[in-house]
Amino acid sequence: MNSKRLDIEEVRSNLKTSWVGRTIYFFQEVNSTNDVARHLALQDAEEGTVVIAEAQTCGRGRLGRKWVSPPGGVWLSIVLRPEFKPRDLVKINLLVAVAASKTLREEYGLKAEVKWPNDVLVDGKKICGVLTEAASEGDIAKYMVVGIGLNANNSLSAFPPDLRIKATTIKERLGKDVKREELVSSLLKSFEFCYEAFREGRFISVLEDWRRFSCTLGRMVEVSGFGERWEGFAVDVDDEGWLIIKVDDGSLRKIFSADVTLSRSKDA
Ligand code: BT5
Repeated sequence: MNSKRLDIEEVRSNLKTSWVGRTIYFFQEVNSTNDVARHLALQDAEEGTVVIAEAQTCGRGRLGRKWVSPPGGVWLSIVLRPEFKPRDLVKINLLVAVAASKTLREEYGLKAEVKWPNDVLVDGKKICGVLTEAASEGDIAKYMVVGIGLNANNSLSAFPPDLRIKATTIKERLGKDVKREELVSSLLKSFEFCYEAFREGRFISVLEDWRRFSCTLGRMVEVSGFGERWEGFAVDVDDEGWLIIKVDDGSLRKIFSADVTLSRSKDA
């Protein structure tokens, strides 16, 4: 059964941010909130503009993967106009994952963990994913769109069978629906807080939280990307958010983009 519809007026009146979500566009259904946000960004939408949809017909993950987005979840995108370099995308992914984890921990008591680079897991199952896309001119970004998909009251039965065992929702964890108006408001507040830390040159403080919430560090991981697949021990993240991995011969490799699968735990 589907949960109560999102009351966007209540989201607006609950909001405790100073600039994120000053303008919110709400749709019952769109292809992808990232596409709508990109379109708005090209039309000079102000920084902090938020696009939320009750459902997405073509929700996207990274590398063209599909993001299942039935009604009841939180599918939103935020327009940003940072003075940043494209390499800062890694930092943004990490800070959004931290922001979502904080909301899940502080508001719902869930032990949310971050999996490098862009996943939030609860009990080893994916509850939230982040898709950050930017358009740049040379080394300067013109705008950035941060897409957040957070499984809230959506039912797992709407997911394909393989995903049902890999994903979870707040509702499944708590055994009840949550008030999504409060969830969205607290997620945007948490995002604003972490993003301002980044903007003011305090990304290190976000990294401290990332390390605290991490389920990646101290584990054997399998890395795939750029046509390669290899294993190593996840040692740490550097100040740029790159993952540092110790490989068999004892040398360290750093990665800024890849898929990371958690292998057996600890003590490699
Ligand atoms: C992500 O990609 O995790 C990024 C997801 C971003 C979604 C938001 S929703 C608002 C905005 N608009 C969009 O169109 N997208 C953003 P990636 O790391 O590539 O993970 C994709 C994989 O996650 C899929 O291949 C599935 O295995 C899994 N997946 C798909 N839908 C899921 C869901 N609802 N919950 C958990 N896992 C899911």
